[in-house]
Amino acid sequence: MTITITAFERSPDGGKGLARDTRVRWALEEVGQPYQVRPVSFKAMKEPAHLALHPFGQIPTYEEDGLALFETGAIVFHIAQRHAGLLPDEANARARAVTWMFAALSTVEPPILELVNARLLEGDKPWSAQRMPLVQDRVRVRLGQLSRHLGEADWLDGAFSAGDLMMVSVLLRLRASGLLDEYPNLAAFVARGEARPAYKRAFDAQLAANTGKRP
Ligand code: GTB
Repeated sequence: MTITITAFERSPDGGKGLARDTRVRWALEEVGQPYQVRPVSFKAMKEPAHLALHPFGQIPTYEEDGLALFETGAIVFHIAQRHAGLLPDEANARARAVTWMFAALSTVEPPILELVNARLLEGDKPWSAQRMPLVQDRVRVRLGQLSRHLGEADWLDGAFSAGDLMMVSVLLRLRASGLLDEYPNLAAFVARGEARPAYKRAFDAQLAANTGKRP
């Protein structure tokens, strides 16, 4: 059965890769699985039909053959387990790649989201300027640690894996802040991810869906 994912009918970023369906599209492109996209409006996301798929009323969701999933971590993990190309075969290397997926989502992404929210949702508050350096420094702590781990390597643990896919996806949200550029090896890591043909196909498809232009 065809895989169907949901995505924003109109993404707030105009389809420039920041919404989380990008990482699911990217994973599907890496493993060569075709998929279709059902666009969802902000209103429809909170209605019963979508809530039956996603209890928190968000995108993306994933449907395949009677299976419905939400949460990009679970979705990318499912894709990586089902199809070759995103997780190593050797058991320990596979466990380490999964560890990097969790690290991206539970250790690196939270301070980044805090920064994004501080800029987008709290930028007009009188205390915003005072708080911002604290929020930025929490991101810097994680970037410094990640940068030290990555060193001169191309990827986080050997060959490209779902762990790298998730970490690049998480770091992409930082580009507008300029913080990524303080860590040249991380900026290069993100650029390597974006240069992958599968990422480009995912990005182009999302952009096309939002602009009406063919990829
Ligand atoms: N933990 C969940 C997951 O990883 O799947 C989080 C899912 C999530 O945050 N979904 C967002 C959503 O549906 C879209 S991706 N929001 C609507 C709502 O909650 O009502 C977050 C996002 C949205 C827009 C941009 N942008 O335009 O820059 C970037 C990221």
